[in-house]
This record gives sequence, structure tokens and C-alpha cells, in this order.
Amino acid sequence: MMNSMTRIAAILGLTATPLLAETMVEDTDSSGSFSMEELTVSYPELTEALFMEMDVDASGEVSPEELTAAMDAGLIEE
Ligand SMILES: [Ca+2]
Repeated sequence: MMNSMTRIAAILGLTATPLLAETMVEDTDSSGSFSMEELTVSYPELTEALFMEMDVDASGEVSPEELTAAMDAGLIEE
């Protein structure tokens, strides 16, 4: 029962669990935030200037909160 359900879920692609359901960005190194490289995978048009604008606390990485804020502000597309 469980196995068949797991298999069906896998077929449907439901076993993929992104860090945040609302983002398409993958936290490749599981650091809990997104580097320029990780963001560029999903946003090839991302510039360093835009990245720095998104990195509100200048930590060098964009946290999920910062990413959400950037989306809300229309800096990047969801
Ligand atoms: Ca940051």
C-alpha cells in the first residue's frame, strides 16, 4: 500500500521537496540561504547588482525571507 503510493507520487514528481514551496530556487548546498550561483540557476538574468539589492542584510547570501521579499517587491519573478 505504502509502496504503491510512494511509486505513484514519484511518477507524478511529488516526492521532490524544494526548500520553499513558493520558490523555484534550489538550495544546492543546503546552507539555508541562496547564493548568487544557486539563484542564477533559476534566474539566468540575475545581475550582481540585483543580487546585492535582494541581499538586504548584506550577508552575502539571499535568505528565503529576502527572496520572498524580492518577489513581493517585484525585483524578480516568482
Ligand atoms: Ca542576506
